[in-house]
Amino acid sequence: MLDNLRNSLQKIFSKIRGAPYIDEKVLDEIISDFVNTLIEADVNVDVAIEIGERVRERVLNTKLPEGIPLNNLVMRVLYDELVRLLGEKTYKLTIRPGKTNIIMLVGLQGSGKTTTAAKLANYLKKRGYKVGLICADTYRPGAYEQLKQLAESINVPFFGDRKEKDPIKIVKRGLKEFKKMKLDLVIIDTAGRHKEEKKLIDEMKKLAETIKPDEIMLVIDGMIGQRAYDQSKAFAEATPIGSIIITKLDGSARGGGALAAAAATNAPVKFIGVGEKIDDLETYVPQRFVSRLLGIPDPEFFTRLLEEVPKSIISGKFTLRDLLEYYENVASKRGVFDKIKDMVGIGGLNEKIIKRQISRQLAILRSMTREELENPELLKNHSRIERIARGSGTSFIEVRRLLQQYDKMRRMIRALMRSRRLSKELALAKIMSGELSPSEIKKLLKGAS
Ligand SMILES: Nc1nc2c(ncn2[C@@H]2O[C@H](COP(=O)(O)OP(=O)(O)OP(=O)(O)O)[C@@H](O)[C@H]2O)c(=O)[nH]1
Ligand SMILES: [Mg+2]
Repeated sequence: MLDNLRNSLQKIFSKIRGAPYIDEKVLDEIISDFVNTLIEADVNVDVAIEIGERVRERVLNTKLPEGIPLNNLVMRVLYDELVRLLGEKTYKLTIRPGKTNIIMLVGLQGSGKTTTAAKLANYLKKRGYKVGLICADTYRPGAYEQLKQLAESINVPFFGDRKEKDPIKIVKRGLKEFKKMKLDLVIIDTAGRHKEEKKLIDEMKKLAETIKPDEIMLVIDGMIGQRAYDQSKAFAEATPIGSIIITKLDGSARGGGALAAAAATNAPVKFIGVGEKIDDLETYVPQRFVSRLLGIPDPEFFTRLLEEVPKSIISGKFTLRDLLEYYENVASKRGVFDKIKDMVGIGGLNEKIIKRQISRQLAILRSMTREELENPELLKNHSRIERIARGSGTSFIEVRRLLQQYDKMRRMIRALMRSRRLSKELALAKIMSGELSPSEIKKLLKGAS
């Protein structure tokens, strides 16, 4: 779905997540990438630039609670702005019970009406509704067959008449039939004989007067990008019972622009088409849509970004348990041994020896009790150290050395969190990556207690 937009946005997001420190220069780079990405997706240039300015202002003017890195704020602001751009509200399809609801699909030539009619029927059938399809396209040869076949493939009643030239007559007969069958819902596929908006809207009004649908859905091809603005606007002005479906969001480079344009007219976008197959229709929930674009499927992630962090994290409480988890999760992977060898004080040795060293450290940490891992104060006690050395098959000196290293790391992490607003995990990763120079380390240790 929207591959170009998704890839670019995800690149920007990894840059933000991975940035050790975001200053104004880095922020401006991020914003400029973001604005360009929007413009490439065919978002209106003025709108994109305005969003960039708002991002900058919001990031610079928001006062962050202590302990929350600036990275989180930037991610949150970009997410918010994307949601705002793409619609914010979710509009549900209302199907009134006890009657046969009529939905009429309209749209320019080739926008995806017939395919979408069948997708929608399939979607609603799966949710337990009795649905029927009517072909009111007497204009395009093959329209009848196309919808009939689709209806058969999903096992939904179909009505049409190959010989009748008047769509109104077909619809009237079809509705009569389907009302007898007590269907919950009938979807009418109309002809896409127009290439421009005005004529389409005029014809839609004429059809609506006689058919009296409960809802008219405008099917817009996502490939038209920001040109969707005029279409949605004219449509929204022409009918109060209108909603929008944007199709071909899979692959289309301009789909983002189309969604933004439709959202800007306040027309309710209810569904999106994301492929050629019958199941490729989704309800449109902007928050969920944006989260997926950003590669973070859970929208709650963005809510949590600015939430107060627990005191233990603010005060930089890096425990032996954190170190144990780090070794277990990260250091057990291949290739990171080189990076951490300085930290464990065994630089210059080969990988085999390093691995052995790490496994000894792991054994030490694993021989500690839960209380000891959480509260290293307890380990000032000699008999505890002796017990751990015995339990891990190491020596008193090795346990002591590990504790000294831990204490050094704890102080550095605390200093990094304070001075650079890094999260505990980022600070640890930075230290472990070996990218800090000896003089930086010295400076950090000097300022930290
Ligand atoms: N990739 C992709 N293709 C789609 C999507 N929706 C429709 N299409 C394709 O777009 C083409 C036109 O679809 P139709 O449903 O026939 O469009 P229409 O609006 O009914 O066309 P007319 O009746 O001629 O106006 C077909 O090849 C569909 O498979 C979508 O969401 N993604
Ligand atoms: Mg059609």
